[in-house]
Amino acid sequence: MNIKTVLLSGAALGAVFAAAPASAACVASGADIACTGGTETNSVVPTAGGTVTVTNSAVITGAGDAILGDGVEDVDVTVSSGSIVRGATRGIDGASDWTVTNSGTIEGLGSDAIRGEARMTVTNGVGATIWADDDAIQFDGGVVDNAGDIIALDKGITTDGTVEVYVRDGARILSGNEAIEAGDNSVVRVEGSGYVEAVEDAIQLGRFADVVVDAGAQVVSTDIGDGMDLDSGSVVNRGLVSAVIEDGIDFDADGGEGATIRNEGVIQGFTGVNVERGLAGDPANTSAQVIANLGLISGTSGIAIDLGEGDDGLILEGAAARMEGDSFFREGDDRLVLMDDLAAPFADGTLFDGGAGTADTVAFDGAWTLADLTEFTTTARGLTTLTVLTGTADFTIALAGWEIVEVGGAAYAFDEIFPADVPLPAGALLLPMGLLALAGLRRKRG
Ligand SMILES: [Ca+2]
Ligand SMILES: [Ca+2]
Ligand SMILES: [Ca+2]
Ligand SMILES: [Ca+2]
Repeated sequence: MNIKTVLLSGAALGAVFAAAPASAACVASGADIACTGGTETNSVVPTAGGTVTVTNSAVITGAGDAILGDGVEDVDVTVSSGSIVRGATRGIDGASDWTVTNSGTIEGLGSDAIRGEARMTVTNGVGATIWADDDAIQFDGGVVDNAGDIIALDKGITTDGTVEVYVRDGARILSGNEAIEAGDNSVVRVEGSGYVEAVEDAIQLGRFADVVVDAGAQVVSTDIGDGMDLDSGSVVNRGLVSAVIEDGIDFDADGGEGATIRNEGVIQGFTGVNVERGLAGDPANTSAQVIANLGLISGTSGIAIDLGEGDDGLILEGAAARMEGDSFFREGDDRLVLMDDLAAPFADGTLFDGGAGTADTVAFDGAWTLADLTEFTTTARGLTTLTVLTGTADFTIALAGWEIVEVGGAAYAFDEIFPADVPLPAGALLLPMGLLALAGLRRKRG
């Protein structure tokens, strides 16, 4: 759904319920407040340690915040199916240690739907909606378990703190800015057909991020953001991570810990996976990023991955492994691994550039032998174009900036295996004795 459609439908609902007749629908009993039908037009002010229960299609409409609990700690709010908490400003203004369990609708028509502080837990059930003119959920950290819709004209879930966010099968987070924005050590799970869409970054986390996107799930930036913008951590993608203008996954500067990606789905963007190199004023990420790609990584810019400084790695494995665009490994001793079960891993002539660093290694791992590396041309500038026999389909790879070749676990100097065009015999004479016979199996293109 597009954000404008969401805005219109939300505003229309607001107008309908604002016109409904008012009655005192909420009754306090000790620390517990029960709203059991009708419309409550006053802000509901809970008691610390208490509860607010909204049932039987009750509607709370505050002139400002519908539930006004600023500074009131440890409150449990339950909104049942068909019931509505709709503030002209915020839906819920809470404090620390709040639990919000929503099966109905929580809306902030003029600001956030839910504002909280530390250790907040929000559960949004199947069929439930949290809708905001500003942020849907803004707090100091906690848990958001979403099986329904979280929709915000600004940010979906936002905090500088740590979150655990679960987007369950069939659930959505739609945002006019960033959909999920959180600090270090945050966990995001997008399950089943879960859907996260943002105009800016769909998922924006700090260091030590832990993100899993299931098969069938989607994390999408539709305009000026990245699919994921992280500092460091772990991403496992079996679904779709996509950006239209920016990068599929972008890594900002971290503390040296680096990141790993296991991709069994699709990661696509201007650059599929990009690392900040300090070129645009932002500090560079100089850490190691290691990617195991069993799916598709695609860059519409013509660059699939650009891993920057650090000892980075890319492992291509399986018949579905595919890179659309070139790969740049740059400074550091990087490692490219091609397993022996590849089918059509990239378009012929795709470049893999080890870049600076004097021990960049390209490894043909598994059952490869030197005989599989059949035809090659090497220019004096060090660009080697190599045709590889896979048994199912040949592919041609362009290699630059690599110093070491591993084949079937044995390591060789790159220039020994792929001697430059001129002078012709010099490289062959440098081959280890055991390789001389095998060298005859390879032929150099004229
Ligand atoms: Ca790097
Ligand atoms: Ca590197
Ligand atoms: Ca390098
Ligand atoms: Ca190099």
